[in-house]
Amino acid sequence: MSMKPFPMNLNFKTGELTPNDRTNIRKLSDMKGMFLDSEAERRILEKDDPLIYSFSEKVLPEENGHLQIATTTIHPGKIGDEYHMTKGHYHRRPDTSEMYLGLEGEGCLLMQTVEGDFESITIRPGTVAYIPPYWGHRMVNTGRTPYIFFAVYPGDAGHNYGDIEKTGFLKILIERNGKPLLIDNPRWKK
Ligand code: PAN
Ligand code: ZN
Repeated sequence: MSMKPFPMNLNFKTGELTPNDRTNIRKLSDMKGMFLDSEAERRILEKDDPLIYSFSEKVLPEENGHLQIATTTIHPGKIGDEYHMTKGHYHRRPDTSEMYLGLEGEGCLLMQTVEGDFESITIRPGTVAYIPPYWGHRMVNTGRTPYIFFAVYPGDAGHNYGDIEKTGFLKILIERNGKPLLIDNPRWKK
């Protein structure tokens, strides 16, 4: 029996997706070692465990032919000079693509391939970014307000976090003289 069509509501201001089945929370302690400044990370974690981002998903079949739907909110802030960001990932099925739509706030989509190609796209409300197959992706909040975006990707894409945990991203986004600056990641390993 095939699935019946259904509507959902997406609040363009808050990113709230209703109904959704699951909200995932990522605190600084869930992202140990992902920010460059490990001393700043240690100092913050001594006192606090700030929420970096959360994302809500509608649970749909993880099968070819279906789509997955999610909204993400990255809270503003920095660890040392580096802006709050998502962990970032490749898809477990690397030949799958994704679409991001910016809803609120401002920031940047960082993308890279295992061969060492790198691209970045500024995403503001209304920007639609297409992430082709094989490009790992991470979002970074460079503003002072929550950064909210909507994502749609193939049902069977899955997530591979391990490779980014090992290599990091080629470039990182830091604040310099009050402005975002993309710099080479000194810890990047191919
Ligand atoms: C997004 C991300 C979401 C959270 O829905 O899963 O923004 O980022 P991380 O998955 O890197 O923690 C997506 O790209 N899905 O494929
Ligand atoms: Zn993805």
